[in-house]
Amino acid sequence: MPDTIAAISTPLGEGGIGIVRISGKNALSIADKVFRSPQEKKPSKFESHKLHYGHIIDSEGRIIDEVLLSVMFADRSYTREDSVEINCHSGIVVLRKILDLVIENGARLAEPGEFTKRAFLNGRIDLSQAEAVLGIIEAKTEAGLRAAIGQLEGHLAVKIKEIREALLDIRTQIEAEIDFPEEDIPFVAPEEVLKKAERAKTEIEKVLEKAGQGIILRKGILTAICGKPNVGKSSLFNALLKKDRAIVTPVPGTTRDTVEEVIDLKGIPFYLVDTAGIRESENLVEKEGIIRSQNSLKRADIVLFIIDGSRDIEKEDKQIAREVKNKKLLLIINKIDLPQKVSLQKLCQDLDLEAEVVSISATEERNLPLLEKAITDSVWQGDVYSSAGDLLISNLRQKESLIKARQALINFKQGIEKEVSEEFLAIDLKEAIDSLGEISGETASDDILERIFSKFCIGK
Ligand SMILES: Nc1nc2c(ncn2[C@@H]2O[C@H](COP(=O)(O)OP(=O)(O)OP(=O)(O)O)[C@@H](O)[C@H]2O)c(=O)[nH]1
Ligand SMILES: [Mg+2]
Repeated sequence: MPDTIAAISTPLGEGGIGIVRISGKNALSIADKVFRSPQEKKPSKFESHKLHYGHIIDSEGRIIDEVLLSVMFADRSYTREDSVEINCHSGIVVLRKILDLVIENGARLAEPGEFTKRAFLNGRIDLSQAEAVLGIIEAKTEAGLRAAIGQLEGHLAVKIKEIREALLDIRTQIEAEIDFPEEDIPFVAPEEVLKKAERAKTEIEKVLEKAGQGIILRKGILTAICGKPNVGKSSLFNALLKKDRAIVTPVPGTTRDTVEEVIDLKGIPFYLVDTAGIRESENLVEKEGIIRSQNSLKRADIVLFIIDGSRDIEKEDKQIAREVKNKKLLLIINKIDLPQKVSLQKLCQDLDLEAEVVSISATEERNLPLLEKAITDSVWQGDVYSSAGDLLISNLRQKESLIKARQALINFKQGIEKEVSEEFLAIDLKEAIDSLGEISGETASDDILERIFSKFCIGK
């Protein structure tokens, strides 16, 4: 049986309530040692899932804090181990002191995500549900939250289980054929096996169809705002953010470091990056800023390329146009409140680019809704919130596992058509089953688990 872990589960800082959480075989006996109730009743004798008033007491009998304590017995706890939660006052010193006391009495400090990892290892949730917990914590929009809740509720888990079990069925039949070739076991007709495998493949494809959207909601869209100096990048950044986050001045070369903030457009999280204006510069600080701009451009999912409509197209605009040519792009003409020098018709031709063009004034907030719509339309058709409930996949790893499973089923089908031996068919089938198992966790390697749970915070 694994050891007992403990952690502070609330953010460290001053607040109304802080929680120290304990899970494992000694959770109750540790609570018995550190908690004193007015009735002298021990936590191990408490009713599960009820709050109890009392004090945390150190080894010399001194009161550390006045608390509410709950015990959750293994059969219904988050981790499926005996668990204790101490609701104390939230202050750094008091929380640390209670945690230290719990550790002195036999627990060890939990690793990131270890409570959720135990819930997974003890079979309460599958791996996709464990990942959904992080999705909920990190959700940046309501639609993102909705998709994560669906995954925690087990929408993906159930679907994967269904498909996997159908494939396991076929494998049992084929293995019987391999093990007892002489016996008169009625081997399912190849057509029937094919039909089952085809059905599984179709189910996988249905989930894959919306994989891109699921990943967008979870990961967001990295959106870089770029252009030569002084075109109004920071002004647009602030306008979209609806706050004065970045410095705006009439001096070209104002922004040096990249600034990133997340905004919610129609339910999609967009990570907006304001960048330094790109031009030739001898200034060391500005040069470093420009290198960062170019790195942001490379990483960006979408680029908002801004042109100052009140100035002629210059060589800097053309240079940037070459750099962003292969990116998903929106071309923005800013400062339309001023007399215009740029011709809307000739703009794409002058820059040798193909892109949708939106004209705005960042400072007068003209056409911003139009721009927001163009941004969201470029990544998503239809209503985001209502489709969020149907999205099953939330990350690239899940998508890749599904693609592997689909490919294995394609190979399986070709194998049957070519009448290869059952042994080879069984290998393809195993590949499909194992790939699905990487999503649910049955066949996920320790490496994968380590990578997933290390993203969690301590105490979750
Ligand atoms: N008239 C007008 N002025 C604008 C508009 N957008 C920005 N400006 C002005 O243009 C100047 C530069 O704006 P910034 O937002 O700092 O431009 P930037 O592209 O971030 O500039 P750098 O950080 O130097 O690359 C400021 O004086 C803004 O007030 C606009 O739509 N209309
Ligand atoms: Mg700027």
